[in-house]
Amino acid sequence: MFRHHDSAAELSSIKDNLTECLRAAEDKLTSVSEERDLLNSSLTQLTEEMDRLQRLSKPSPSSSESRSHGAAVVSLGLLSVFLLAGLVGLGVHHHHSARGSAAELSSIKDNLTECLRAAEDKLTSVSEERDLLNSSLTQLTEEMDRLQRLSKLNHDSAAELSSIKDNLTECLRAAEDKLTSVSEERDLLNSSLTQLTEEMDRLQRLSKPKTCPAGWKTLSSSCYFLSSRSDSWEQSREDCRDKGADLVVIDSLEEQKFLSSIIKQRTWIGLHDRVDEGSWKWIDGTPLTQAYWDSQPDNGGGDPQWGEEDCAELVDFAGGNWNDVRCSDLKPWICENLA
Ligand SMILES: [Ca+2]
Ligand SMILES: [Ca+2]
Ligand SMILES: [Ca+2]
Repeated sequence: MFRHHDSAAELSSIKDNLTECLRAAEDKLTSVSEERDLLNSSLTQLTEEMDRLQRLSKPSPSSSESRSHGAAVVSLGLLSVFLLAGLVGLGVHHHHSARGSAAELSSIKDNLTECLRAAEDKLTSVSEERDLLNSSLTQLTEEMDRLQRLSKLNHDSAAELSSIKDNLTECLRAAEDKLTSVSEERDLLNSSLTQLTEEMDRLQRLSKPKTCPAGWKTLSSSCYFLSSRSDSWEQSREDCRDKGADLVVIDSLEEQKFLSSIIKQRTWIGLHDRVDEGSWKWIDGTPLTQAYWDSQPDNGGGDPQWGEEDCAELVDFAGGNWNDVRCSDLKPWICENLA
């Protein structure tokens, strides 16, 4: 992160340097252009001087050829050629001209020498400018190299950032996994808590001393009402319901023994197969799992005297076995109510 920031600052500094170098190079270029214009101007001067010399050296001047040459000259190389040609022309003039005055020739020679010196000065100046430009170019190349190195550094930073991002993504995924795991544990704990609460309620009910209504008998967490009257199974159940209870459901051996001990005669219990013959069910809907039949149920044994036997009674002799009988028989009943 910090390295990336430093790189940005360094890049900005390099950009400033480059801009400065470019501006300096442009200045040099402008300066060189001016020098070139001066050189061109000097060249024109020299050309004119040459023309003048040629005109002087020839009685019948036809300098169109030389003029076309002068117009074509645009470089320092050509300038040198023309200077040389001028000098040669001057030599020729000295040899062949017998008519030109010595004073005029001397003046022309002075002018040429001056022009030549001026041209040499310009050439030196241009060479210096070229050296400066070369130096600027070297500087620019170095800056470019530095930029390329920095660019590589940025590339490394990007790789590092990508790596950091990968690490962070992995951490995030791990955290999410842990969160899911913790959520599952919380659900399990909540479920356990619900179970514990129910168990606690049950224990509290068990530990509380039973307060059964007057005339009801108590066993464990249930209250029992033993009727003194006799009625059909259906009417017996109706009476229990009127009392806020129902016919007894025998769901433990202890209860079976207890009830057997308190009855004086055959008594209705809350068991029947009225809905589906042979399929015995308690009146609270629970299926029959532990039974105490003895050679029963026989559904009347096919004897018309007994008819269809769909309701269960608790027999009053030892063991208190169960038997199926007609539901319309009149018997006492036992109601059970959870305390
Ligand atoms: Ca019971
Ligand atoms: Ca039956
Ligand atoms: Ca029977």
